[in-house]
Amino acid sequence: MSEETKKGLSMTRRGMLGATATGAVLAGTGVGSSLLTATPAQAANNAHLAPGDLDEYYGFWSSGQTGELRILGVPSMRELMRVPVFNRCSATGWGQTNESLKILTEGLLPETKEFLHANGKVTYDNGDLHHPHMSFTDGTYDGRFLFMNDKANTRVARVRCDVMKCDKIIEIPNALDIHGLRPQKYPRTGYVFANGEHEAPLVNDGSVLDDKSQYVNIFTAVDGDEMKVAWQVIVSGNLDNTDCDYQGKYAFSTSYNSEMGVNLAEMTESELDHVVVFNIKAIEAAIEAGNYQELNGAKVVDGRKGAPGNLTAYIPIPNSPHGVNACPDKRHIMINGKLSPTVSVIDVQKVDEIFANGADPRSAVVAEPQLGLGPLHTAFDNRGNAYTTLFLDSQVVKWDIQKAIDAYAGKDVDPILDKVDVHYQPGHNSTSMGETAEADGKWLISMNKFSKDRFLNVGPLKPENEQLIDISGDKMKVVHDGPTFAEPHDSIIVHRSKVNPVNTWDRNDPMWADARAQAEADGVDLDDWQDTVIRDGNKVRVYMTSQAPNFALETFTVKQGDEVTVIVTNLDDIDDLTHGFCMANFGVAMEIGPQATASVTFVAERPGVHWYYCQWFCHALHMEMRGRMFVEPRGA
Ligand code: CUK
Ligand code: CUA
Repeated sequence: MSEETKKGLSMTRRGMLGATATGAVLAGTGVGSSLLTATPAQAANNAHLAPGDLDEYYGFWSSGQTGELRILGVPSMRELMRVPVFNRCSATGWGQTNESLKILTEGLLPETKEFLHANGKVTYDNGDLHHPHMSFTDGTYDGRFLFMNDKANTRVARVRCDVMKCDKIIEIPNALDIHGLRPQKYPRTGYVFANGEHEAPLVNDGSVLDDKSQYVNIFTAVDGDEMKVAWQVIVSGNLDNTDCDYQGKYAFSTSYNSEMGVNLAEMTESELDHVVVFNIKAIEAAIEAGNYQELNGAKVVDGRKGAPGNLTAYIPIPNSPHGVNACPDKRHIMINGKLSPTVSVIDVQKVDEIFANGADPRSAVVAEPQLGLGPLHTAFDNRGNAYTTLFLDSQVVKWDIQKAIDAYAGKDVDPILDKVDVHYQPGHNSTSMGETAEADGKWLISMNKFSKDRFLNVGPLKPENEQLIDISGDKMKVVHDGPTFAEPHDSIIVHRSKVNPVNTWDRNDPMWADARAQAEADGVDLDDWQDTVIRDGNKVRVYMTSQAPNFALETFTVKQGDEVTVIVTNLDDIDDLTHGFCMANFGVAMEIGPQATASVTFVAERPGVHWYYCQWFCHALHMEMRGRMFVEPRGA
């Protein structure tokens, strides 16, 4: 190395250190400040991360109609990973590998399988993933699972947080179009509550169209450990969003269509809609006592207005409420007004009175501040403040919960503390740890439905815009714009101490249990070197290991028309050493993570020489990591 280069390097290094130090000073209170004198909150609330620095939080993002889960770093807003769930993925083979197809098909209802089959499919190709939420223990995230809904095809999915892959998807019977979804907070998840949004006849077999008295909506409690429906409740009115308390007693669901209308005019007719409160213990007791009907394999109780058993309560709420958000104070539930400029604050202690003594349901409402136009969702800090998105005003409003309660009781106080413009039309928002009892009041994400002029024009379809807002001070401050593709619908911000993913797969992972069982039947050891081709009638199973930069098999031969299953085991156990298997011109590709096994099945209907190659860059000789499949023509 020349003296000149050395000098250049050392100068660059010094320059970089200097820049980092300057950054730290800027993050503090300004002139004369340094990292040492800045308070911890100020030092932490620097949105700028230098290359190589790690974020303090994981952000788990939905993607709406894209159907996948995304992982971002917060506060950098860097996209870290995409986890396919309801969508198809060209890179990982999700929706194509046998392992993913099992997950995508095993939880479908029999009639759905029949319907899909008639359309030449085995599962749905699309999904509409709105609400990703982590499992809880004792009111805070426990890093086990993420649960999410599919509004498009009435499903609930689970992602394992150890490997960040989806392991279960179930279709919910009887309900239509799962929207609001939340895991139980206490004592643990437990239940995952899921709202069927759209009304339909309870027995929807084509015999009823216009008789609205036969239309119902269904609330579902999924057992999150088993991923099975635990029970369902028939309700009056429709169901939009949901959340639950910190006591394990109640779940709350908004209804914007208490009218049970089937068009816009009918749905918005009434001045008052409602929130349904589900009395979890009473519902469990009713199931225990056998007071349910069994419908499509689910235990269904009647929680409609006036039904016996005290299973539900209906609290009147001004026109068309939307989001439901439980406050980290473990006492208040916010019902966001949407068409009403208000947020209705429910006190869970007063809900006890409704069920115990038949108190007027409205008596549980302890505040109803007027916040602005189009309140949709509310998030929280750890200082008694709430942050509500105002869709029509394109603002986030910060308000003091106690002051709102005082004002409702007649005191002359204004609960509104601050408003900040966001760009534009926010839907969901989320704060760091804000949907847990460990809200820390540092960051707020405003998930805006429109970006309009905020970014370079990319044609008629624009990205959405999610903005990072510093909420550590008295005034909210927008510090970052983040364009994203369809559609960043909802998010949670989880402290990194809660999540601990592995670097390599466990060879005994249940994900490829079927492949393991088949290998055992074929006398193949999946944990050892594999270069075995097994013929079983016209079914051929090709077992091969991958180890950078080689596949164990340089070539294998099958016959035209054979059903070929390729089972690849990645024997590399080094971090980040993922291989792929792509069979060119067969539309076949998959990811095989370090120490993972993955398999894919196709019909070898094209005679000739076909190359398979590794499509995840793994080695300097990655291009050479390939082999040939020879397909002998039929009759040869
Ligand atoms: S719902 Cu869309 S803005 Cu699906 Cu969470 Cu409120
Ligand atoms: Cu193995 Cu690229």
